[in-house]
Amino acid sequence: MRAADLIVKCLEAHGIERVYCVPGESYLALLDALYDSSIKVIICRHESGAGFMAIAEARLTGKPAVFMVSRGPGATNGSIAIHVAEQDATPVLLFVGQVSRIERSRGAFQEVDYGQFFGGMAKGIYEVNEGAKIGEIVTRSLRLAGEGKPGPVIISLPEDVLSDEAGDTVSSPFPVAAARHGASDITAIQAMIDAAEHPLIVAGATLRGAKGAVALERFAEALRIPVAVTWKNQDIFDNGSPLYAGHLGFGNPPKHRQVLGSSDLIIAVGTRLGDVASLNYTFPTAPQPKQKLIHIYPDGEPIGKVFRTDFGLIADPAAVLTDLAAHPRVVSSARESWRSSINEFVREFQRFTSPEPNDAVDFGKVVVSIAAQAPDDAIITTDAGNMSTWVHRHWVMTPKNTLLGAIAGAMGFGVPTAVAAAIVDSTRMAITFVGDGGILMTGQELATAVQYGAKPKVVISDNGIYGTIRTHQERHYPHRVSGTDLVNPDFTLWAKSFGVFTVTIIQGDDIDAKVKEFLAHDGAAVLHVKSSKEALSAFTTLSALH
Ligand SMILES: Cc1ncc(C[n+]2csc(CCOP(=O)(O)OP(=O)(O)O)c2C)c(N)n1
Repeated sequence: MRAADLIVKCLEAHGIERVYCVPGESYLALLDALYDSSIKVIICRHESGAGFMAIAEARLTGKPAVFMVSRGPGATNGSIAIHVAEQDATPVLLFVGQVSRIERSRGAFQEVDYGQFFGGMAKGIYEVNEGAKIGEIVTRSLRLAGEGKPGPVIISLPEDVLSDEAGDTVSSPFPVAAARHGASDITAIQAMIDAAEHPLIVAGATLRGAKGAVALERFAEALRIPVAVTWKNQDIFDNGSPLYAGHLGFGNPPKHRQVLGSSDLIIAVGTRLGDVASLNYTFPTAPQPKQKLIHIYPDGEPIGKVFRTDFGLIADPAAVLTDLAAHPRVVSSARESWRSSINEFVREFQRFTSPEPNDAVDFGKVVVSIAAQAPDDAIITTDAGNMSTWVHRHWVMTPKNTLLGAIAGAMGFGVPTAVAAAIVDSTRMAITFVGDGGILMTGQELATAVQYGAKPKVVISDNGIYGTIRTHQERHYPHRVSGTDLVNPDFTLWAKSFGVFTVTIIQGDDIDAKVKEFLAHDGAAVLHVKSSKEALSAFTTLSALH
C-alpha cells in the first residue's frame, strides 16, 4: 500500500468518520487515498475553521477528531485551533503537509519546522520519514491525543513519503484500562467530606457527556454538596438545580466570590484548575488554598501543579463520584443553609434585568428570548466576546444541552463549531452567538454549512465595536476610543449571499416573534441583531464605565 492509503486505512480502523480540511498540493496523495474511503471529507474555507470544526466534533463525541491542512501557510492558518485544543484540553489530530525529505531544512518553499512552530502547544509532533512507520504513528497519536489530559497531536507528512510503499499492516486501537482508584481512596475522601461543614464541588470538562453528568448529579444529591462548574462547562450540571453554585470564570461578582470563599473544602473534579476556572488563582488561592483541597483528574500533570493539595487522585472522575454517591449522608442544617445561600445568589444573578438602552436593541433580551424558545437539547456555541456574557449568565442550561466555547477565548470559534455540530448531530439544533468582530473571522464557514446541507443557527450581535476590548478600554482609558470602532457590511445582505435564511432585529421590533421565526426555519439561518453599544455586556453598560 502507498503510505497515504495506509493512513486512511488506519484512520478507518480507529473509527474516524470525518476529516475537516482545506486542501493543498502538499498532501494530494492523501486526498486521493480518501477518494475510496468511507471517511467523509468536509471541505472548509479556512484552516482555522477546519480546526475549530474538529474541536467541536471531539467535544461532542468525546473522541479525537481529525483535520488536515497544507504545509506552511495552511499550517500557520490552522495553528489557532492547536492553541485552543491545548488550552481547552481537547483531543484533535492534525495532519499537515511538509516539503519532500530531500528539501527538508533547506528553507524550501512553504517549509516550516513544526517541532519548533507547534513546540509549546502540541502534546506530540511526529514527522513521518519512513512510510513503514505510519501505522505506529497514527495509533500513538490518537491514543496520546485522548489519554490523560487530552490535547492536540500533529503528524507532519513530507510530500514524497505519501507515495512510499508502506506495507499493508493496518494499525488498530487497543484497549487501555483507565487508572482506577481503590476503596481506601473513597474512604479518605469521604472522611474529608464528613469533616467539612461547607464542602463545594468544582466540576470541570472531564465530566462532559451523560456518564459524567449523571455521576456528578448523583454524588451532589447524595451528599447535598453544591456544585460550581468551571468556565464554559455549564452543560455538565443542571443550572436550575437547588445545588447549583454558579459558573466560575470571567465576570464573577464580588458577592459570588464571597459566598464561595466561605467553603471549607473544595472537591475539584474533572478540572485542571487552570487560571480561569480558579478565578485567576484566587479560588482556590495559590499556592496555599484557604480550604482543604481534593483534586481528582485522570492525569497527574495538573494535580498539585499550582495549589497545595490535601488529597490528589489520578482516576476517572465519573467512577470516583459514582462510588462516593453510594454513601449518602444526612447533612447538617448548617450545610443546607449555606447551600441555599449560594443558590439564592445564583438564582438572583441568573435573572435578566436591564435598563432599556435607547440607541439600539439590548442583545441580552434576544439571548433570553432564544433561551426560552430553543429546544431543551440545543447545542450552544459561543464566539469570544461580550455577546457570550448574556448566554453564560442567563441561559439556564442542563446536561441535555451541549455548550461549546473556547476557554482560550479565540474569536472565530462560534460559526465553525456550530456548523460542525450541525453536521455531527443533525438531530439537534446548533445555535451560535457571535459578534460583528468574530463573524468576519470565520463566518465564511456558512458556505460549508450550505455545501453539506447543515442547519446551524447563527446569531450576530452587530454593535459596531469590538465590544469586549471597548469595555476594557473605557475602564482604563475612558473616552479615548482607539482601535475598537468597526464599520460593518450589511450582515443581512452578506448572509443572504450564502443562500441562508435571514431575520433582522432592529430597535422597536417584537423580539420574541422574530426569534420564533428564526428558530422555526428548517435550515441554516442567520439572525442579524442591530445591538446596542450602551448595553455593553451582561455585567455593565457603557455609561457606567465613564
Ligand atoms: C483571534 C482573536 N483575536 C483577538 C482577540 C481579542 N479580542 C477578544 S474579544 C474581542 C472583541 C470581540 O468583538 P466582537 O466579536 O464584535 O464581540 P463583542 O465583544 O462586541 O460582543 C477581541 C478583539 C481574541 N480573543 N481572539
